[in-house]
Amino acid sequence: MSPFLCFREVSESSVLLCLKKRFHCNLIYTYIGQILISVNPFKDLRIYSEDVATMYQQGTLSKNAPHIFAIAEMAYTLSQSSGQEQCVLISGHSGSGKTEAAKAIVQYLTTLYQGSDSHRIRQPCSVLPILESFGNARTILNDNSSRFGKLLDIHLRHGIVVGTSISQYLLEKSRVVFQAHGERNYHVFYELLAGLPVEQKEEMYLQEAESYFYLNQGRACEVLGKEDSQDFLVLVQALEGISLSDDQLNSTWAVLAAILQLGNICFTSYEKESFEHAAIASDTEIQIVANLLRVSAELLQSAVTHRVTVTSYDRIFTPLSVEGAIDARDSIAKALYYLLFEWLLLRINEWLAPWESDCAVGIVDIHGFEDLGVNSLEQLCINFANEHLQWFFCQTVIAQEEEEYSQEQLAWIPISKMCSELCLDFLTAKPHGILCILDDQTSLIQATDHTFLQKCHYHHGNSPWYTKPKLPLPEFTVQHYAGPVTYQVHKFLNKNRDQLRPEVLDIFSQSRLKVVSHIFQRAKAAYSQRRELGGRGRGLRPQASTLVSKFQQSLQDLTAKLRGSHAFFIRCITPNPRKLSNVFDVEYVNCQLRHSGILEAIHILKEGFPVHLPFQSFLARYGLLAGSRPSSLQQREGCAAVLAHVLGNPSDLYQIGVTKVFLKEKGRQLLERRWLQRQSWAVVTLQRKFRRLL
Ligand code: AOV
Ligand code: MG
Repeated sequence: MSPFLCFREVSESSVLLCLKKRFHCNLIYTYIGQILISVNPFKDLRIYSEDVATMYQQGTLSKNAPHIFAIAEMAYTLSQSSGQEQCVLISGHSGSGKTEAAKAIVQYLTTLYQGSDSHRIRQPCSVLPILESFGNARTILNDNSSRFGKLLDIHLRHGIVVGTSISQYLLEKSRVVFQAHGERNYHVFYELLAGLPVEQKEEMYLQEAESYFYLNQGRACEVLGKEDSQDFLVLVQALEGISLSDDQLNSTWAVLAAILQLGNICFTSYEKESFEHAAIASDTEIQIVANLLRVSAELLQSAVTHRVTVTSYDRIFTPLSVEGAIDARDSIAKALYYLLFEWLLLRINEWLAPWESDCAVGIVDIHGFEDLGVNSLEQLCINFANEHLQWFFCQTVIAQEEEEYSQEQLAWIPISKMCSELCLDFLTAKPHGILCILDDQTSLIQATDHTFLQKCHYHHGNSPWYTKPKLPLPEFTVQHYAGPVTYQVHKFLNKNRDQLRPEVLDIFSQSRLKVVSHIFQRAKAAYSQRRELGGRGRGLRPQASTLVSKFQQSLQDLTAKLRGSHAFFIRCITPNPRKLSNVFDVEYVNCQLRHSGILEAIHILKEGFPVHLPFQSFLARYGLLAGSRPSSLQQREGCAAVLAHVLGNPSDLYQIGVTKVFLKEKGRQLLERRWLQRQSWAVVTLQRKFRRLL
């Protein structure tokens, strides 16, 4: 039950057995090579105190028991000794403990490496409640699921934490307007309703969570063990902590209250010239939204029931169908929430900004691989991101290996292309990767979800990564590295368009609430900039800046950053699907281990020479196998003599580098067997000598 497993020792069953035994002894951390495996205990093990942290200070991986703090310490130490940026990449399925792991690293670094004037240093831990309230929600997999990916960069100067910067990836906007059964909207809405004083609630026309369509679709407004009203107090404190004024705080609540009102707007339909048109059933909610956000109620009403087309002479108002009106309403709600989230993040970053820094430790915590009851474009993006990071993981582990081979000047044949790379190609290759088809279709006015699906079937019907549905259903299945996932194409194009109509931007840019006009003016400026950059002359459409293309861009930026850093990997694992504290479901864990890519990496590394021994260590153990102990001055020749004697020359079981011997597993076993034989022979000789002496 060793806490340290070497790549060369492990197989699927040995890893499983080891993790299981350790888990039942409350030992949740294990290393495979330098990768830390963490099994979610679902109970408080009291292993994150300051005393424990101090134990890990200035330690190496092998000095103490495996722990996330040991990885944090290594990252810190390397950043100081090499000056190179360090990155800790945390991955695993939803609910496996990534966010908790990220928090532990932040806590470790900020506790142990804060300056003496710590009051001046703005602690990243203090803003985490804001990110959790606005970015986390209850899902069927995790009561506190992060619905956005994040990169936390902890900046250091002269070894002291001097600031933090936070980037976010792909906040799940659709949750603001839709939640599946058993799920909730973002925590902040429920916290606001549970925690805001009664008078203030009345001023904002707020009622109970159950009365809002945007909060109650999952029929689960409460989370067992979570005190929303208490969390509201923590949130307010954190927001005041980053210096939000009372005015800004009230505007934040007003935006949230307005979103809830928007969700309760209902539409009726009437027929005109044999077309169905939408009308607002009651204008109470529109009036409240307009009051809360200080915008024109008439313009708002028109924005949710009509589409405006601007020609060179005039503005043409085309009535929307009920479905179109619901989409228009929802897109306003999503934009309000997303822009508010972006603004808060901007404020957090301003507040945490380092004044100077000489290096940084990055922590990457993105959404885990997901396969839900209904998977949509969000899941495709999330799984695509996981595919991307998986590819980076395999590349890095293998690249580190290949780098060593090249430094040692071995004759090395590059490892075969990895499957996750091929699946990435299938998703992103031009012009017919799934995501490219989606972007193409999104830019065509006449395209629909159905035409998108037909194109996918046409180009990928025979691809090993793609499966058409057996019945004519609006879905397709992708064979991801972590298993097949079926996606429903409903609203794919609409979600990918991800653009607010200019007239909506105009309405809110003119709001008399400062925060609202500010966030929409920024969005408007970004929109105009895109138009300018993308428009290729008069009369042409601006280049589409779709959800998928923006997300791809941010993933590429992240990968570029990771490439420039030294990476540590943490693989989080859920021990059972029911979130129980003492149950280790072997099949369930095995599946995740396979998905984590570790077993695949081991397999690939085994194709190469997984055992690396410096000449000196090699000779210390096997030196005598050549017959006589070779002179220490010619270590390389000594090693060559031993290897030729035991394994033959030439042999494909080994290669000799500049400072190390590289062995295949079989070569190591043969050497080891010979060594054991020699040991027993030496013992027999010694016994004989001993007897003679007696
Ligand atoms: P995730 O980040 O991996 O899911 P979390 O970090 O939110 O998962 O963990 C889920 C829950 O598991 C937490 O709320 C804790 O109750 C418990 N937990 C996780 N790690 C530990 C630990 N080290 N010790 C004790 N309990 C733990 V997602 O964000 O859904 O992919 O998108
Ligand atoms: Mg999380």
